[in-house]
Amino acid sequence: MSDIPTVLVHQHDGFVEIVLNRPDRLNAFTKQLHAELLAALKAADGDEGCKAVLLTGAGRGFCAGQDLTERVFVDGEVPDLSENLVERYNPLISFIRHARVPVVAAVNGVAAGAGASLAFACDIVIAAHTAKFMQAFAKIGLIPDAGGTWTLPRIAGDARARAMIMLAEPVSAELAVQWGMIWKVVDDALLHDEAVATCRRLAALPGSATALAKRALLGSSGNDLDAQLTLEAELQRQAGEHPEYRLAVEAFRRKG
Ligand code: LHQ
Repeated sequence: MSDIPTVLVHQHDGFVEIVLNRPDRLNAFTKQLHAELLAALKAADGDEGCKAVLLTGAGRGFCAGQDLTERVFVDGEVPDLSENLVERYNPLISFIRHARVPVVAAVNGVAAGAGASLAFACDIVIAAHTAKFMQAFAKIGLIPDAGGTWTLPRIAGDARARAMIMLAEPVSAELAVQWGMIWKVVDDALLHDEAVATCRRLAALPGSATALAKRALLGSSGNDLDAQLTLEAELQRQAGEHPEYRLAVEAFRRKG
């Protein structure tokens, strides 16, 4: 356990910025980073004044996945990798997808292994021109985890996901945007400003609708059309009951 925080939290007006802070290890995940990241996300989601989370990495990387130096191999011992996933990665990815707040990933450099899966789990992904995404697992004899086999085929398409996974091929930010895997690519120097502007836009919108839209989108990945139509009707009922809907419509009418 390091005394240096592995996650930095900056409060802004209407949103929270969370910075993965192990720059010497390209912000690779340790148990401590997992604990601090999930705690920061839960605090942001539980804070009514927080309308978005900006997630980024300190230094030249976004996140290099699991810290490969954390595991010590003992002769004769067969590791159970599922433990780490069940206890840490799975709750983290599930939390992001189920959270009320939208999470904007500002991918400032390489996103590898579970670090790429982390980016793919976020709601809006903006990458620096020099960033890249890599399902590095094949190189170390593993399969993608942290939701990578669920998110990647959905955002990249099956053919591209298969090649990325089986070849551990890095995909540039430019290509990722061309493929529709991410929202935007910007010059490295503009990344932070662009992510802040995106969080401010989210903060200015009715947050109740954003939260319900997240739920609808999550449902769409498992539902057939009729089930999704039913879900939309239910969530729209909830949206209509919220005072933010009435206030927004009345403001629109006053303008017109
Ligand atoms: C690192 C790491 C790292 C520690 C760079 N750990 N130090 C979950 C749970 C259960 C089971 C297992 O799986 C998982 C999920 C996973 O995420 S497994 C996949 C883990 N990640 C990887 O395999 C990626 C490993 N890293 C790399 O391939 C390269 O470092 C990339 C392509 C990310 C970046 O390459 P470069 O830009 O050339 O940087 P570098 O390799 O020189 O790294 C800089 C430093 O960061 C270096 O340390 P040093 O002391 O030499 O400066 C690296 O050792 C360290 N680092 N990734 N995952």
